[in-house]
Amino acid sequence: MAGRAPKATVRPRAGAGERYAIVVARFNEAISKKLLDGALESLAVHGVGGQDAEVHWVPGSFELPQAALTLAMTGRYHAIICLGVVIKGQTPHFEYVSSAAAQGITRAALASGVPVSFGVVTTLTEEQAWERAGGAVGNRGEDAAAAAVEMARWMRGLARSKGGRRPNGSLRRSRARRVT
Ligand code: INI
Repeated sequence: MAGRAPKATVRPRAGAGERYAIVVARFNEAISKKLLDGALESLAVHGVGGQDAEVHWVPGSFELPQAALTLAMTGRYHAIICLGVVIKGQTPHFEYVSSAAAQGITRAALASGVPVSFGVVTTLTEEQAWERAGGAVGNRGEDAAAAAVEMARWMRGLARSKGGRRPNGSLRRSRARRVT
């Protein structure tokens, strides 16, 4: 379908030992809840049960980056999933909130080294937001959860095969020969 991202290629498998945090913006709460439903369903499909997915609510999408970075820096999670709904109004507020969320979420991932996925729906109308929260255009919460799982497993695989850093930033012992 035009405009849809291809489905992630991760194979469903047990998510034993994996922990995820989901941060959800309460603004436009009825729609955010649908994104959350989609994210939890997607985690379950990938073998991650509800007990391994911790949900944290914040006031709005502007607050997502700070919460995501704070959670990522605890070292308790293999990935963070950010969910929010930003709908364009009559003022430039939409641009500030949506770009702060997008840039902040990117920075949270890069600063922490923990995958942080972007499940923020940014639309011109409320109808478009519903379409992307389990309606005709899919569910961005589901997509964001699948992306988080894929990134978490890719990073875990890389760390296992090459040594490297744990999610909390501490170094793993590497089997690779030290380059002098
Ligand atoms: N937050 C959203 O998540 N979506 C919106 O559409 C929105 N609008 O339109 O204002 C919104 N604003 C609140 C913002 O995220 C902060 O919570 C607020 O500015 C306090 O910091």
